[in-house]
Amino acid sequence: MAPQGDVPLQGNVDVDAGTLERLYRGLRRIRRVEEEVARLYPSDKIKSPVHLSIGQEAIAVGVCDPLRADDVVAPTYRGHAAYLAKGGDLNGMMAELYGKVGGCARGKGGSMHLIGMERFILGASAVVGTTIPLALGFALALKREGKGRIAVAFFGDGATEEGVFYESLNFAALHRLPLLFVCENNFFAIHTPLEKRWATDRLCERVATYDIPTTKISDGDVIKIHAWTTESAAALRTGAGPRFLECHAWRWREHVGPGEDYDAGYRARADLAAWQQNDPVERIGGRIAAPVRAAVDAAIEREIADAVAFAEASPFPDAEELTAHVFAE
Ligand SMILES: Cc1ncc(C[n+]2csc(CCOP(=O)(O)OP(=O)(O)O)c2C)c(N)n1
Repeated sequence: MAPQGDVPLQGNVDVDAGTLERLYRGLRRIRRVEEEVARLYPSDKIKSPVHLSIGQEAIAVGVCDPLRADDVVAPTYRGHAAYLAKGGDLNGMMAELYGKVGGCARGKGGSMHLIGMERFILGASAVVGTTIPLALGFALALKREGKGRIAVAFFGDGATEEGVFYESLNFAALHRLPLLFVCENNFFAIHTPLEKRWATDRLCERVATYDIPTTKISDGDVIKIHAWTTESAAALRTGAGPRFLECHAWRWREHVGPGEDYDAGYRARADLAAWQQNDPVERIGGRIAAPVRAAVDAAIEREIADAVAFAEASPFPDAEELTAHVFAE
């Protein structure tokens, strides 16, 4: 029952060159998309609030890369990274942020409500903790389906304070559901730090009492996250019960919006600097041959420019759309 602690993976884990390049592309693509969103934001073309995950990309990329295309993921309102990492359409995401009809939710949801069911990306919600029971329900359905598919619930440290988190841990463990719980612990719920919210920071120990194997990765290493997911997903496909991953991460920007908030006084810029020195985009990028990296980077810039052009060209939804898709038809 004891958590595996902070040294979860035996020996040095690494990946082959192809995977390394894929991980780099995934990390860099999300980083650049969100930087572009931040750059565009003051123009007021983006019509919804944005919760950027710059600095946290390694979790979505490390978890989603080993998944099967037909596995199900539930991203949060801070969900650009998981949406993109699971193969969500970038044009659809950008147009969604613009409130345009070409958006993945036809422009009616915005950044907090991305969805991509063709890639088994569940619709996100602004309500903290909702990914957990949603993914749990899908995990139950996938178990009954019996095709070896698994589900992933992404959620923040704040979501572990919701009662449904503990109900879901219990239900998933009791029924041995194929569900990966992935907690993105960035130490803050909006501006409130863990020390003011948790009696202890031993989250993995709490989860382990449900007889769920737990792992904590506190350095944001995408390769460790990838290794954990590869191993855990394989186990789940053959009937092992759920697993839990706590990943420490640093949200580089403000809670919501494109800027920084180090003058708000609730956290220190020195912490940002420490995490930036350990930036996975640069860490992985530094292992890619320079010409390959340049080609990947250039392709990403072209893709982003195309997505912005797509969003600009897409019309706003017609007024009749307002009541469409409200009830199941
Ligand atoms: C049920 C519920 N309670 C409160 C809020 C207000 N709220 C929005 S974001 C947030 C912080 C959540 O923190 P965390 O789960 O750690 O995710 P992060 O924003 O750090 O990614 C809160 C309390 C909400 N949206 N939903």
